[in-house]
Amino acid sequence: MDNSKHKSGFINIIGLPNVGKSTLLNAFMGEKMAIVSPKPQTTRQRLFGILNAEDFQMIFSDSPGFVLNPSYKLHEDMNMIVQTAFKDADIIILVNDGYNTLSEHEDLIKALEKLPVPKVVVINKIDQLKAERIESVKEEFTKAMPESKIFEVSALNKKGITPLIEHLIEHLPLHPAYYPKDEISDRPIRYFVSEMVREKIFLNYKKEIPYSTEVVTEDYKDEENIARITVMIYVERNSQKAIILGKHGAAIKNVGIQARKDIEEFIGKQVYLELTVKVRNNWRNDINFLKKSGYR
Ligand SMILES: Nc1nc2c(ncn2[C@@H]2O[C@H](COP(=O)(O)OP(=O)(O)OP(=O)(O)O)[C@@H](O)[C@H]2O)c(=O)[nH]1
Ligand SMILES: [Mg+2]
Repeated sequence: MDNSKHKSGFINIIGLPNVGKSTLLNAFMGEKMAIVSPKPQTTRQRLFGILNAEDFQMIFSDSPGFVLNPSYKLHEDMNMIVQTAFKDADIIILVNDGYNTLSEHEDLIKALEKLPVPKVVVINKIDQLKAERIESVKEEFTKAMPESKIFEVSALNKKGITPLIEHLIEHLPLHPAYYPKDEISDRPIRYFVSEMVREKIFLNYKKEIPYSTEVVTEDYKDEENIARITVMIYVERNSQKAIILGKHGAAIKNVGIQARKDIEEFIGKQVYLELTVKVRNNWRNDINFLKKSGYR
């Protein structure tokens, strides 16, 4: 193809927690890359999903939901990560799911107004929204962001994704590819492993447990027929460690079985997964730990 016609750019997905940003990234990519859970604040770091074609490369960026009332240094770091997504965007997608009020979007919309890049508003979860609700959200956002095109989608059911992708390609800048064309993410396999374990913790435990947990892949040995992986699960208190383990270790065993299945599917190889739980007091306010874990 004619290289001068190649398009590439960063399409940054932002929004409040739980609106379906990660599900949308997965819908764009056509495979599960970002972890998803019904609990807000599932995503904590940025993840690029790279969609390659002969004449374009779209780099979709998933980021944490913007935390309106930060209670920990971790939340401040997550909001800083959202800020970086403003800075390097070629196109911004603001996702909302029709459940939050416009006033909760005030800070995000104000920040977006200053950015000289195309913006798109996505109303997600239309499969569970009443038609009147979709119309009123559309009306609110048309007023608040008159220059942005609005799309209605169901990221979960992959409805409305194709016209959205076509619109994004149209607005993608002319640029050579930023990444080799065979890459689909900026993150190493260890990151995906930690995230898959963290997702199962979000899905298996209640209340503060998922939020008090950080997951680190300590070791990844890739042998010919099997990957041997050691993962550390950090919690903040001994009582939380006991809950994560469960009676006779039954709860963590479940997490291990579920995570191993996903990891095996992701890497296409048998996995031996060892999970260990450690207490790290108040890690969400521990700057050194947050640095080491990639938040700052
Ligand atoms: N019904 C329905 N549910 C959806 C849709 N998209 C996402 N969800 C659900 O909404 C919940 C949150 O989805 P996520 O993709 O984790 O949302 P997020 O915006 O990335 O959330 P954070 O990372 O916590 O900010 C999950 O239970 C998803 O299955 C949709 O189109 N329809
Ligand atoms: Mg997410």
